[in-house]
Amino acid sequence: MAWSARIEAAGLGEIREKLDARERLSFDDGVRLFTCNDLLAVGWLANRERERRHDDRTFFNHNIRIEATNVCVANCLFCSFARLMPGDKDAYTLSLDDVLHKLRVRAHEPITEVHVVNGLHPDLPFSYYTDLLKGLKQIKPSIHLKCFTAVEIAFFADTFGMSEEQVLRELMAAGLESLPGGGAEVFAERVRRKICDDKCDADRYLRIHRLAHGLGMRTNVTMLYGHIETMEERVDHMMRVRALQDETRGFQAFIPLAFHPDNNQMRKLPPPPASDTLLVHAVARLFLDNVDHVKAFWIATGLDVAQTSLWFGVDDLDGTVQEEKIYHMAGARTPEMMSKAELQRLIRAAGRTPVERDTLYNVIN
Ligand code: V47
Repeated sequence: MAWSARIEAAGLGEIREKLDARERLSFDDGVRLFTCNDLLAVGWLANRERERRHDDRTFFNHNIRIEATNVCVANCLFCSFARLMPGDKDAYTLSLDDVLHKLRVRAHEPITEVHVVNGLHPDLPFSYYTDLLKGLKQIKPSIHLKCFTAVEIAFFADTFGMSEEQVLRELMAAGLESLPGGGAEVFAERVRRKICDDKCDADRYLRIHRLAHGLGMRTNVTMLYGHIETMEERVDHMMRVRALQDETRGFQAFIPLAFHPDNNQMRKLPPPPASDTLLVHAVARLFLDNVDHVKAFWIATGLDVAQTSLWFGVDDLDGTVQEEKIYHMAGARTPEMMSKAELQRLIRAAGRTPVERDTLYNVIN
């Protein structure tokens, strides 16, 4: 069967016409894509869109991840990483020196980004975070600092009695250059109430990203999928991203994150199957017409699925990473790091062309 007939048979003819005319997809179109029983038809459309934007290029970056503390006052049911109190079993908080050491030992490598994500620690002073940024910059001034989710920014504002803007300005003065996309989970209130009741709500998450964009920073945005969310809630999440992006153009990448069930309070749920992972990335590519990049975080998708996703709308695989705790404590079987050569090989083996980028998607030769 020719593709056009298959797209028609899958009930996606009208969506294809809209895409051909560069018309925006509606909420109902999003739900139709998520409930379509022909994954390849959705993937074909997403791949067409991906190739229109990026041809066969696949971006990756050379980065390291630092998780300075897993002590966290929030109780997100899906999280296997957090420990409530500093003295709890397996709780850790790195001294500033230990944090800086992680970069110092690799400073000779051509790393372009440090991605820092922490728990919401109740006792650390604000200076811990500003000193952390300043110290990282001092070790390697060329490094881009992508640190602290909007949830952490909200927590700093509440804990230190500052406005969110003041927090962002002070962190930027210390070296912060962009925000990672963590903490978005699923924006729908019904879901947040059940899985992450006691942290920053969706409006505040988006407000902080709006503020960051207004101050000149670029940010990412994520969606944690494959647990209790409905298809409508996935589309609602993407619509909110798209609406803010219309205003600010500050989001660089949308990153779907596959729910991992090990060692957390939602462990009775199965992980999402690979087919769902491919579908979510594909729908994101089609729905988010104003976001340049759809990233598959290979640590979360698994390597095979990350490679396959390059034919389902994905144009970016994140980075070399080096050390990762959030997914590995939740059961990820992926490696914790990949060399640049391994990432390039993985991308080439999937039939795409690897392109190293920096955090802002400038190509690195
Ligand atoms: O916000 C936590 C998720 C996120 C689990 O911006 C879980 O470039 C699945 O946001 N199963 C943090 N997911 C990671 C993150 C990220 C990753 C890569 C790149 C970027 C970027 C951002 O991890 C959290 C939460 O949504 N998470 N626990 C779990 N059990």
